[in-house]
Amino acid sequence: TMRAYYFDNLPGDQRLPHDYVPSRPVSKETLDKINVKYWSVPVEGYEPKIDAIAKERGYKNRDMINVSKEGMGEIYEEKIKTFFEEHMHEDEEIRYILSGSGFFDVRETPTDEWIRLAVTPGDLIVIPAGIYHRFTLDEANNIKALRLFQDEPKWVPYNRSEQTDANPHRLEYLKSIG
Ligand code: KMT
Ligand code: NI
Repeated sequence: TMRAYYFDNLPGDQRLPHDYVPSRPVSKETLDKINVKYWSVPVEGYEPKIDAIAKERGYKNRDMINVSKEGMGEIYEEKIKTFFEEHMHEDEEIRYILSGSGFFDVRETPTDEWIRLAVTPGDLIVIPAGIYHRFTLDEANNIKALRLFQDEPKWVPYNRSEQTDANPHRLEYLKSIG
């Protein structure tokens, strides 16, 4: 099961766990409240199960992403930076982890604290449209994931700003979590 905990906000390498001492774990109920969805689907024989979830939720398209120096080449460093800038999308960000590991950080409302999701193979997460979030590799420096989308593979990242605070998808998200 996926580990979730509050990010400690200490300066230093983004790839380190940034777990408070003692750790402040985050429950599934807390994730439910901010509408972050999560399933565990064993990688061994994952296809029919992922297909079924995709069908049920209307995810028509998918591709594979390999975030590693080898997998990305010259755009690697730049991508790593963009992934870790706090942003939102106007669509869900759906990821199924096939190998490797990493951290998705999602902002809790109304506290504005970062919740860190430590993802490993078999984790399927849905980051809702309008939530502020970011991604980083961990110290192992690689992750391979399926990216699922409702329609076209296009989620523009909008970095957090006064504009995104007023984005209709952001407002709709806030309304959806009450
Ligand atoms: C994203 O959009 O932030 C990513 O795809 C990160 C890598 S997928 C685990
Ligand atoms: Ni994103």
